[in-house]
Amino acid sequence: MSTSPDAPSVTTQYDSGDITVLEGLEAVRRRPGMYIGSTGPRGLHHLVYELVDNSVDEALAGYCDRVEITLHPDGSCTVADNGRGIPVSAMADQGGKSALEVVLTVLHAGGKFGGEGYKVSGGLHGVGSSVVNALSEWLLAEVRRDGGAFEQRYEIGVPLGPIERVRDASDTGTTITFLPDPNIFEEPDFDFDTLAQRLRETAFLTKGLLVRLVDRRGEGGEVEFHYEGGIQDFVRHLNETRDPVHRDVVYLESEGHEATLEVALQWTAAYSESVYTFANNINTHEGGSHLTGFRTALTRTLNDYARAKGLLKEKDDNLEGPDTREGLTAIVSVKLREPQFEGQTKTKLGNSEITGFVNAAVTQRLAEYMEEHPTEARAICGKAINASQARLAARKARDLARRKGVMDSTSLPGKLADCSDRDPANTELFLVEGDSAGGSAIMARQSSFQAILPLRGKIINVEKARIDKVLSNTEIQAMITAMGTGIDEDFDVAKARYHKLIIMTDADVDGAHIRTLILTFLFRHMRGLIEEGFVYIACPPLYKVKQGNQEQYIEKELELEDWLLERNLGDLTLEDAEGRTSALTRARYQRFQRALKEHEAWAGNLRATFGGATLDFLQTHGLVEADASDLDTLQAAVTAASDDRATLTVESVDTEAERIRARSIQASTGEARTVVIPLEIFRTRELAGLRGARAKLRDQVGTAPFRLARGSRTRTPASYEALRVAVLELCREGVQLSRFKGLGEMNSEQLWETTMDPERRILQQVVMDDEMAVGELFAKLMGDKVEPRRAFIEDNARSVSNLDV
Ligand code: 0RA
Repeated sequence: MSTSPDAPSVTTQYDSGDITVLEGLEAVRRRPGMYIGSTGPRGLHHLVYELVDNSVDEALAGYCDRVEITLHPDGSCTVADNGRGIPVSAMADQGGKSALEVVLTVLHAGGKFGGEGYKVSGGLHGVGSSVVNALSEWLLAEVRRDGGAFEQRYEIGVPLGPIERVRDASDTGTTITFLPDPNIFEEPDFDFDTLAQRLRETAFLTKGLLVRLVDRRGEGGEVEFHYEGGIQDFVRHLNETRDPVHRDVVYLESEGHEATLEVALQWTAAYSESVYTFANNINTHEGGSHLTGFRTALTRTLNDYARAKGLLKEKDDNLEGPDTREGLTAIVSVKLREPQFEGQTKTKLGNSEITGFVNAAVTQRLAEYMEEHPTEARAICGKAINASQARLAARKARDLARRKGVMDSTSLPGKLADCSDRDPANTELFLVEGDSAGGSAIMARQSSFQAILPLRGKIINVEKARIDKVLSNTEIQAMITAMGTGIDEDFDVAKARYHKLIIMTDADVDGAHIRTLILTFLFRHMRGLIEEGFVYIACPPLYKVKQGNQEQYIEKELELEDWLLERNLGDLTLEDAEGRTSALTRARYQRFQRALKEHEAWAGNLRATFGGATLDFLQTHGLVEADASDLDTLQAAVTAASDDRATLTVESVDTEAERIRARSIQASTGEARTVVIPLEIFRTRELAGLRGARAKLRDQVGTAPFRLARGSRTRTPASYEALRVAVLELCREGVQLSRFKGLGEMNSEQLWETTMDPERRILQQVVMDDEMAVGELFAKLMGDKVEPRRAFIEDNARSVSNLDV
């Protein structure tokens, strides 16, 4: 699908303008990566940001103060705002099409309406809603304005019909719901935390905007971000896990001819720097001209102040840039008309005129602040002076370390069991927790290409110690020497002695802690190893399963299910209520499971809104599919649903509130039930979703009750959910399961088989998806405050290894 354009599913007359539109959308579908970066998770989430950014633009223009993002059970997503609503009237210069249709079908049409030109965007952003539309299996646009609600539906970017007024509406706003095309996206599942992280950032950067994210896919989840303090709140939030050295978050803003600037900053007792820059609300991970200007201003202002107040004496050297940023948390946000984004990931601001503007503004305003707040100014300078002294001490420590050979690999650490192959591309270094596991690993390894470095006890926490202390730690010294790359400014990835660094710790709280300590060190001082993709986490298995003469190690619960199904599903026979049999292939079962999950989620949403009793009533009596367009048809459907199991009657009808009261009497037990059924339930998206999911379930496995057999064993599940349970039970028959706890419980042979043998082991590569999130995670885990760390480690004792840190 990603390469062959679909025919539009409606027949319409096309004029030349339409053809251009189709060609544009086709180009997007043919090369989606060009427009959204990738068809992986990043690109998928980008679709949401694209729509949210449009609502943010409406907010920046002053017309919108809330945007709500909802994830639905069928994989679709809604972005709704309370702005003016995209115009729906016909545009003369667009062949009579509505602005809405133009925005949704013409590439880069977004900024052309409204005239104010506030649409500030660049890089991957601002590609426009039409790209989202082109990459969606379907999209439904609803606009509320001019007293009405208007709708238009699309499939893969092509309108199914003209825009229609569907009802009256007193409010205004735009609501777009879309289903990412599964033919385009590798894995069309939105990740709640990924969205939440980015949406929180959006809320910080858009003072006063309420951003709500709601997960309706089952597990549930809901967050709301709303910051009246904007980026000042952002800094406060980042510093929740740190100890500030002065009370206020310093804030400054400046408006130039070509750009506006906002800066918020506060120094803390930490040793690392957390400065994040944005251009037009886009996170400029790679920095650029605004960052340069900001840094220059800091260095100059702090030096000037410290000299003027005698905090730095004549004999003292100037503070260097990094000294002034030690422990600094800052947000630098610029907005400009035509941003140029450069760099590998197009997240480096190129506009050179911005450097001088930011430099001048920050220098002036920060100097003013310091003059007016001498206590704070002294604390800030004190921190920088401390940092500069530590830098000198660290230089000595590094020289000393270098002399002792820590930085090069002329004298390898005694504990290292090295491998014989000298080609780094072939070799791997295991960092192993504890001497005993280290011993087993040395026995187990293939010594030609596998080296082992046992680490005794805890390694030093680099978030809480300066580099001179860190370098005197023997475990750290051993790691540096063994890897051979050096650290910080001496770091050189070309000198790596191994191209795989594998962290092997127990699957318990202590193991998670040690792993995090190691990762923190690598992130702060040898980040290049992570960036090169050299760092891995070993995943010792939790289970061993055995069936007949076949056995296998399994890492987690979910894979156990996979293994059982993979091997045994083929032996099952399934017959549905109508006597149809179907072969339960892996693919069919997977589709069934997905539909079941979707069905459960839609039902959950309906229960939450209309009450469990009503939904149960509709489901038990086969009324979900009922035709209930008005009260008469609803009544008729209820009465007609009577059968030999139950008798249904309508007790009363409330025409005002559009609902009926219905009663059922069970034939076998005489049990009576009364429920209220509002007509509205039949008009909801959720009920439509529920019907859709039921159709999918029927397609895959037929209707309940079922007859399931494996050899002589049979089950007769009466519902889809019971069918799932029965399938798993039958697949589990005759399988033995044993459970491992830690590395220490395995002998060297097991350790080799499960964790070290390249043919059988499972490694997780450590990748940095979002540098800011990773930095903050480490600050939280390893920083000054104990509580956030303890809470996190205890909650995530196992899953820390699964984080894409
Ligand atoms: C330009 C003009 C007008 C509305 C918008 C843009 C608009 C676009 C989006 C995209 C998402 N939400 C949005 N809300 C509004 C209307 C101009 C007018 O009413 O006069």
